[in-house]
Amino acid sequence: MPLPVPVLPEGVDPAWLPPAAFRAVGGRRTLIRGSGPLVETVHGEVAEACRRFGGRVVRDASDDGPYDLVLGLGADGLGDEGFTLAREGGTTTVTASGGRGLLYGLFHVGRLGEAAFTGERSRRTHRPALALRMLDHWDNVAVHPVMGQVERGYAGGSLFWEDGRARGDLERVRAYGRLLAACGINAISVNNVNVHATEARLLTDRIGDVAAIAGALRPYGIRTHLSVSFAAPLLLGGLPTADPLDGAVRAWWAEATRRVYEAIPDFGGYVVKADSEGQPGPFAYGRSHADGANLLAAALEPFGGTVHWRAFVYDHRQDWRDRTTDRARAAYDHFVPLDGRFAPNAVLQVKHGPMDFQVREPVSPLIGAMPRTRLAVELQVTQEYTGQQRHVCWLGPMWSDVLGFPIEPGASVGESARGGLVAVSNAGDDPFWTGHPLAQANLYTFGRLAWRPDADPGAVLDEWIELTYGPGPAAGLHAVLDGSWRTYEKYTAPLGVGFMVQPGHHYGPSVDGYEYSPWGTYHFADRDGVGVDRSVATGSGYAGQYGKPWAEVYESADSCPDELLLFFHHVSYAHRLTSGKTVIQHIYDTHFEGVEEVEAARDVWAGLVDLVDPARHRRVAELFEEQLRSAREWRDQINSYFFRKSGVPDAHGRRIY
Ligand code: BDP
Repeated sequence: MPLPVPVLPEGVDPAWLPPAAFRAVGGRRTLIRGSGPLVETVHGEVAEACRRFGGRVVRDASDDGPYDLVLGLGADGLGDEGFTLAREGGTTTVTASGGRGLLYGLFHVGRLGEAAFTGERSRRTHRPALALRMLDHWDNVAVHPVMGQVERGYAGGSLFWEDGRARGDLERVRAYGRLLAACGINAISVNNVNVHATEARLLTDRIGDVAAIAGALRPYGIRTHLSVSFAAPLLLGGLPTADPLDGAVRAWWAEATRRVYEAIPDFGGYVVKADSEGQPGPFAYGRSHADGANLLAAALEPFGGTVHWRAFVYDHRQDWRDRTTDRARAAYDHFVPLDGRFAPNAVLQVKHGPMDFQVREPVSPLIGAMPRTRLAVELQVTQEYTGQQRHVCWLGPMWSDVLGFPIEPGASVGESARGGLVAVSNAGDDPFWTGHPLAQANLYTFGRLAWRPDADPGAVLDEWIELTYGPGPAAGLHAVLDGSWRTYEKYTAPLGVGFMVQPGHHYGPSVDGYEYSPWGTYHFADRDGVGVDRSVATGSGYAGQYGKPWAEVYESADSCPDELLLFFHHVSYAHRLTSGKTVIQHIYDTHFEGVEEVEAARDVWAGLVDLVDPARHRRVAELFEEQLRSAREWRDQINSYFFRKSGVPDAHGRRIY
């Protein structure tokens, strides 16, 4: 039975799958070959295209057509997710070995549109570079008093949870799964890594709720994962300990996991934030994080599941007066000694930078330093530190730089991420999915880069624009989005120093907001200079965690790239960047420029009024006013702060308060 395409609730933006997404597939004669649940999904998609645009679809026909499109299972050796595409003698053929591959092939045809049905195409194989392309949802089942329903969420409530339970109507979840499959995502963790009491129970008596969500996502090839509390045996099992080497604890996890698989046979596995920002972990029992991860890996192993163990472990109760502790060092210091000790189905999930998703960070040195461990790299699609989906900030170029960075000899970050690419999602129950309609571009780009980390992000952006908005406003949209990350960087914390945000919610400037706090995020500005000395010679030694050539490149202020200078070095305001400017003049110039660039982008957007549908246009126009207000606030506070500290006037005599 073909599976009906999910119906979007009234007023919900269709994003990159507008009703016309499969216009080119409609109006054709299509043959579908093969069987299995995802083939029914493919059939449903084609049937819907035919309903809208004409044409017809046949299943497993014995006649030879002619057909315009043949989508069939049959090829060997493509894995579950690969497919081939060819066009010969007027027939476009997609062949896959597995249902997911067939679905991805159909979405590929949808992206190509008419071009998939013209001329000839020699057979080409497409397959994802990374097997796991996953979103972590920081969704709370119940509304948290401080964090709300979605921690660091800027797109309304949760897509999955409402009033402390799974939503009764999961049609929107199905539609979400469809959108995600169309950009290549194949796994979701459905609850916050900070596991509160209600959420902990998802593992046991609330597993039925998780199974319902998994059921809605499965037809689009998405496996469901769960964040669990390391203290679950205590919290839920009534055991006196959660010690990973305790026999009763091991038995408890084995049994709990068996029940999970009873409810969700294709369950993906667990995500764990342990000994981090107050979450429980193995340190309480004097055990290592390998002991902790392997405990859960052993429970999951009989069922083919994976544990994603997060490497975001650091001291969040640091004494700011102690200059010898450096938060940037923490993940490497904790985990490198454990290389080779993790079970094969344990994946160490590492944030792309050593701190915490700032607008500019170096690549985490941990990524190249654990050759005997499966690593997944974690990105943040939700714009916690990058404008909270009130600012336009398309992160494609940043992620592309990260993924292409040659962290090991002969291997980029994308190649070292053998455990996959994971991102914190930015979607919620907002009618535009992502609050800011243009933040959809981040979600789409993440999926496409996870499929192909070396893809050209600009081409991915254009693909998203074309699918979502059509050709009319494409040039304007490209202009608004393309440089928006660098613009955001210009008017916020300078030269890689990071933070300078309002504590707690992290929106808007507060230069000294974290300066005398226990979180380990300092800039050390004084009257003479600014920046964190992370050199080996005189600083925290963090630069020495890199292999060659990066340890040397970052060690000296002369060879350190400008954009990371204040991440690695404390320099005087008169220090000259390779651009030839002094640090202080760079700060002034970029902050003025950043605001001007936002003004220009706002004007470009205003000019698209007749080319973009009114609801989207209005929402973005309103948000541009807030972005501009906020960018001016950043400019004025940062410039004034550094002018008052340094006493150095702006070379161009512009107004600094
Ligand atoms: C930080 C967020 C916090 C998360 C934490 C994490 O501020 O809400 O819990 O990351 O990744 O960026 O665990």
